[in-house]
Amino acid sequence: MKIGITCYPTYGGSGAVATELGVILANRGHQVHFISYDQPFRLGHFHERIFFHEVEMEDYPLFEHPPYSLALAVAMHDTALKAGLDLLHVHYAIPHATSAWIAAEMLGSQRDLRIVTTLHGTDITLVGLHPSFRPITRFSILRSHGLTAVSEFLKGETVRDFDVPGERIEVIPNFIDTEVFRPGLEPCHRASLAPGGEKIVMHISNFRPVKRVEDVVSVFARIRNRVPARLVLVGDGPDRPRALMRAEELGVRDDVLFLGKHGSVHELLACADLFLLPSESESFGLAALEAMACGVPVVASRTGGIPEVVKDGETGYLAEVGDIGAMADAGVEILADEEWRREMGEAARSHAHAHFGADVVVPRYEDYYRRVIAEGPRA
Ligand code: GMT
Repeated sequence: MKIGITCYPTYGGSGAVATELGVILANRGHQVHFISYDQPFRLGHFHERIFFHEVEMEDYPLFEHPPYSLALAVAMHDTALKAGLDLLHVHYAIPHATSAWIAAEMLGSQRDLRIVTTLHGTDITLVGLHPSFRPITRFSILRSHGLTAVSEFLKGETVRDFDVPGERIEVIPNFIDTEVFRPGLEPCHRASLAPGGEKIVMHISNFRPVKRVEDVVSVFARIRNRVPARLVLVGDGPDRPRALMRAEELGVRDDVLFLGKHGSVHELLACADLFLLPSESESFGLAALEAMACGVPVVASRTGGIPEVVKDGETGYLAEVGDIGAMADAGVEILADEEWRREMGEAARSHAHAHFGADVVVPRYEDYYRRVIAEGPRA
């Protein structure tokens, strides 16, 4: 198949999933065309079946907010014609599903471009709900020929809040390359992250309020009172200063490492003993899956799609959002007993591999594409 992929190319789970999907599809013989304003950050080496089409934007004094959605629609339209795309798969509904619909309208009878939209999270649970976006988000996702959601939770939210018929949404979870994300990777940076042999507690995110990074620090501070440990924070975003302030308030600043954004998180995760994800809401929790694939138990909030990923008591522990005490107790239970920690880590990796391995999930996207293409035009 000739497949177009549009995503946010910067840091973020939806961009990471879209890029990885494109690379694996190309490895499986498909031709893949990324259409975005920048090269996706996880797109590594040259691949003969992967093409990148940059969205050209003309600056103009009238444009305080340049109309990216329109330029994107034109790039999608042009790529569909020149490359002969069979299908365009857009990740994150806003504005990608809308641009895709415009591109398909512009193509008219020149080309039957099938559109698949994958709903990732805040496009449905937060941003998309805003009155300035909800009507067009609903309109655009209903016009997509195929709709997927990364969890049952997100499907439910879409049905409830956007009045989309449940049978229109296929749940295809996020996936992980367990060859890349695996335990015991070299070089392991353990010695520099925890020079005193302390346990390594890790959190990776974009430090937005939804991630509750202050809770990460508070949970860590309680763990460190009972087990020698260091906290490694990877990523960056608006709440980084708050996390820093909380570490100072709680007197753990010297044991908290801020590494900033990092390109190869698998190397760091392979050094971790415990992963914390105390988010307010999370449609899936890709970071938790990445940790699990590296054999790292996860302590997370019982919210959104996380319980579909982290098996409470088997691959980690879940607690209510904001329950710092319960999360710290769970963390101590894991870290204080190395045998139990290892057992849980192994269960986490097996679970990640069996349920979310790329070999299991990517063929489901291929099957879905074939079904959408075979279905013919939507009335
Ligand atoms: O929806 C977002 O907040 C952005 C999005 C992203 O681009 O990182 O994250 C969502 O998609 C990820 C990939 O499917 C999921 O793993 C995240 O759980 C989800 N984030 C939220 O629901 C907050």
